[in-house]
Amino acid sequence: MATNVYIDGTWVPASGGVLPTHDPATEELLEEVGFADASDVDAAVAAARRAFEDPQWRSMPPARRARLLFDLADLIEAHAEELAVLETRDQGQPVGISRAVSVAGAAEHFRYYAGWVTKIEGTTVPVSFPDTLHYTRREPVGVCALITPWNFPLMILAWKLAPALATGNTVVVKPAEQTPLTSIRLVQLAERVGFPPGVINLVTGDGSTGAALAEHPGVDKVSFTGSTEVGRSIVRASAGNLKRVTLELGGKAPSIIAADADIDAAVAGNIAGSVLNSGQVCAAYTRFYVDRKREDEFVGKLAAGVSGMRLGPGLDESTQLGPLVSAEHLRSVEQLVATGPSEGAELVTGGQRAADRGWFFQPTVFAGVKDGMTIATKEIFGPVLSVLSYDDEDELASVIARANQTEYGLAATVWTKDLAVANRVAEGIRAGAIFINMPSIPDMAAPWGGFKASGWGREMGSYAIDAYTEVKGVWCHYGS
Ligand code: TXE
Repeated sequence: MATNVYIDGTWVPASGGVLPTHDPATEELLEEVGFADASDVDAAVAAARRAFEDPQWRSMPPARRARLLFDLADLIEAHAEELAVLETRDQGQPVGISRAVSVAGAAEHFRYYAGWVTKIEGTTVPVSFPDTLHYTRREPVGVCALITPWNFPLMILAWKLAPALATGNTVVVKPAEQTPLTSIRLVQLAERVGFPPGVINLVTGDGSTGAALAEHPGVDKVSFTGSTEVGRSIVRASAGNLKRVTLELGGKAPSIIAADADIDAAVAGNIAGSVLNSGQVCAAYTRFYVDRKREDEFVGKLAAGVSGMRLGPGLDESTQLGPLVSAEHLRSVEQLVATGPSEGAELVTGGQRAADRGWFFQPTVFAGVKDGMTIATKEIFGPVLSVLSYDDEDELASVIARANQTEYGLAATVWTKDLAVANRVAEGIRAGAIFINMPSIPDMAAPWGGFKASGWGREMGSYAIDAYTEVKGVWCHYGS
């Protein structure tokens, strides 16, 4: 079954063969899934197009469409433990995170957007033409390709699938090759809920499958979460038919810790905001600008906090840090970490692969980091924390300028008791989400997305409704 792809309401063998997916805690083969090639992508897009034009979906009463999404949320919850274990086996994250963040978050996204379905309204517009009514309609964009990454596969798919379906689109889902299993399971659950055939299609595969979708003239929109480099290639590939594109890409979130900060709270919150899912989080805090007066205290407590964390397989309930997702990603983290000492940073703790078996990496803290160093500029996507410092609060503007010296702009945080400092930072940092005295936590009701090379557009909240709809203006002249 897993080697099949889901097209037009039927599970059919993938034409491109199979792809392996591994347990990152043991390196063992978990399963082989289908490898969809361009012919599968063609068939999936054609099915999505037919379903989009079919009145069964297009004219489905909103309350009925909402019901499908509510039912899917319920079914996710009914299968919560199974999904949580599957996510942990495929992705590596501690099972407590799978339960509380990935599965619970996925269900809540479907419920949240189910609520939206019956509330998507247009406006009446006071045009100057006499005897004319102008009103707007929000209509689905069409066939949407949802291309997802491997860090939170189930939850990020839910971020995209729930609003895409709520607004009446049809979709082709393309999960990351490293972690396809919960996406396959979610589509199986959606099938049981009763979406009409072709509304949801799933093609498992690698980047070539994603690229075929991004280039496909039958796709109207691509929603992508992943690397900035692939984001750029999606923009180029989608230029042919000028697809709508939503991109959520890399980050290098700064954390500013002022002299008056409650250091214990800052350490706890910054650890939570930086090593969740072993740092494989686009909004992870990675650059810590600490007032020099508190630097030693912060570094000492930060290093003690992370080095005391329990590394282990995600299925072990006591595990706090799981493995990285793949051998390739582990190598990438090792290479970037190696630049720290060679460029003059002080390694305070960690810095090594943590076990011979499984793709574990020790939580790592560097001190004495300078702005231009590789570890302070490149997205590492691992449990690697770089502490920089600044001299005085009077220099807040210069700290903000340093924090902004990055191609990214997804998230940032500030730790202070002074509301003026907090709000100056919130205003000055060019990023899509600023967290004051708290870890970076997305919420389905709040906008999520980045400035600069962190992406295009926003997901979640009403912003996703906008992102998955086109606005149509209707002009009706009723004069003689
Ligand atoms: O991501 P890719 P990778 C960052 C993070 C990580 C780095 C590399 O820094 O270390 O990216 O990860 C599909 N056209 N993030 O290389 O390749 C691919 O099959 C269309 C941040 O694994 O971007 C998968 O489904 N699609 C991020 C998805 O894109 C293509 C989360 C993401 O894979 C494609 C993940 C192509 N040409 C990584 N090539 C975040 N923002 O949270 C690949 N894909």
